[in-house]
Amino acid sequence: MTIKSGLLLISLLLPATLWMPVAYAETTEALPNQQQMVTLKLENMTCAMCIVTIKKALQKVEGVQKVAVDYDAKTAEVTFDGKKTNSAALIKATTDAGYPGSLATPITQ
Ligand SMILES: [Cu+2]
Repeated sequence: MTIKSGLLLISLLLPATLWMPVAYAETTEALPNQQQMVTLKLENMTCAMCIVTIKKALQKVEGVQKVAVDYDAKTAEVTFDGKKTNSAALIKATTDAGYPGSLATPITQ
């Protein structure tokens, strides 16, 4: 390695090492291990109350951290702890509440 490329490497790495711990801390807090997100396509959504019912049904499932229901798209975006629950349990919860669901997107981690 030449001196010039060595200096270039240091100047590239230095800002990164200074900022990395901060960035990592934030990421870890917002996204704990095993956090997964799925989008469920839901049937029978007809009014604003349906959104509330679906939200409540999903929030009752242990491990569910965040639920965002999109009325226009007829979907629910669910963030959950993959150690505690899974997409099948989420679909069962909405189906039991009267809204048969299916997986709209593959599971992301
Ligand atoms: Cu309704």
